[in-house]
Amino acid sequence: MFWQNAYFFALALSIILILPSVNFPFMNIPAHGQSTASPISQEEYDKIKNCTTNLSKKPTPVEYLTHFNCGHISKDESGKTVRQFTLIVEENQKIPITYEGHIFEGWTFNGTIPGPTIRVTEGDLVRIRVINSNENTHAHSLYSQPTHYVKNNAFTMTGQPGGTISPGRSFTYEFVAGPYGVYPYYCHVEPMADHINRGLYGMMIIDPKEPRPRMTEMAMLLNGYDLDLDLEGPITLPPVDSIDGVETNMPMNSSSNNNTNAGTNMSNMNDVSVPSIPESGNSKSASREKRVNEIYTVNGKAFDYMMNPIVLHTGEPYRVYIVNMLEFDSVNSIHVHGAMFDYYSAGTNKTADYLTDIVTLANGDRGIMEFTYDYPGTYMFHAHQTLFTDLGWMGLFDVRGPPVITPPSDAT
Ligand SMILES: [Cu+2]
Repeated sequence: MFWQNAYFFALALSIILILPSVNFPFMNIPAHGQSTASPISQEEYDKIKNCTTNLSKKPTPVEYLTHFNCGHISKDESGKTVRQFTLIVEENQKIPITYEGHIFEGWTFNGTIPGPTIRVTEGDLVRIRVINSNENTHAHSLYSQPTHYVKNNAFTMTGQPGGTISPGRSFTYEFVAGPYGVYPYYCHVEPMADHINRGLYGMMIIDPKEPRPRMTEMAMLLNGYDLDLDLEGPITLPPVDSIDGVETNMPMNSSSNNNTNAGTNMSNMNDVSVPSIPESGNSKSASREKRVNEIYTVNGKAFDYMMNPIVLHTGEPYRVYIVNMLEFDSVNSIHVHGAMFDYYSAGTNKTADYLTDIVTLANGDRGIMEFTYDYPGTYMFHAHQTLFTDLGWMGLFDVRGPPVITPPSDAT
């Protein structure tokens, strides 16, 4: 009896001792309430990610393609990786945006348009200190979808913490990175169209804890520039009396019974006066109609990858993180010649949504492309809106190496 009890005691004790150290993958519940350990060390993962070792470097638009800023790294008391970034907002920056001499009066995060590509791993504690330079004359802020998880801060109406940051002030956004995916970040101060058009945006990549299949990676941020800065200003509703066709005390149809909600009664639809768009309202509502981009780019400078084709190699897999931060045009797109690509919307799933050679992106939309070239050659990639293409959004892949598969014309 004693030995029987001792046996069960020992069995129970060993289960108690062993259980907390076992991770049950099917349970998806971290032991001890801690996050599941990454299957790869932070140092090793950062090497695979091609994290820059020069955090203060201002990459050129060509360098931007492969310049990933993974922050200053430390560990907190629990061993969690902490990544710290500093974004300095500066106005009145002279940014070359073409090879023909166009200089844009930009506002920048760390001196470039787009701002640095911030790269972290899901579960990291991220601190981004945004400094609004003393010389600036506007308030600014930082918004990105993952910053919803900021702690200890009141949220403003826009859902962002900390409100706006006045010139000469700073604010540190702190959040746990997740879910994995690719995101835009940008200034969320009104009028947002102006703060974005001026250049206050960038890309944030949150990598999954378990790395994606290894391949050469690039970042492409699609943007545009409205050079008519005198059209800036708040967008407001047009004054009612400036609009033809609006009856401010619209009479209800007397034959429509006693329904006090007659304005929504479908039988009355033909009686409702529809406001027409004013041809000349107040100056601000009129200016909104005039705001158009004169120049379109990928990574900040028109035709940069026509002048500097991106060298690729046949048979090798490539991954492109793509974000659309175009203002004033409601859609943008990327079309690739010579290869089809797997597309992952928002990068939040490891299974591709579809195979395509073109993807359409609304404002703020993003995703991940993965592709391989079978044949050498010079292949164009560009917006499928031909106007955008002609105004700067066009580039070349210079694919080198032997054909990976026998070209059809050589087949026996
Ligand atoms: Cu701003």
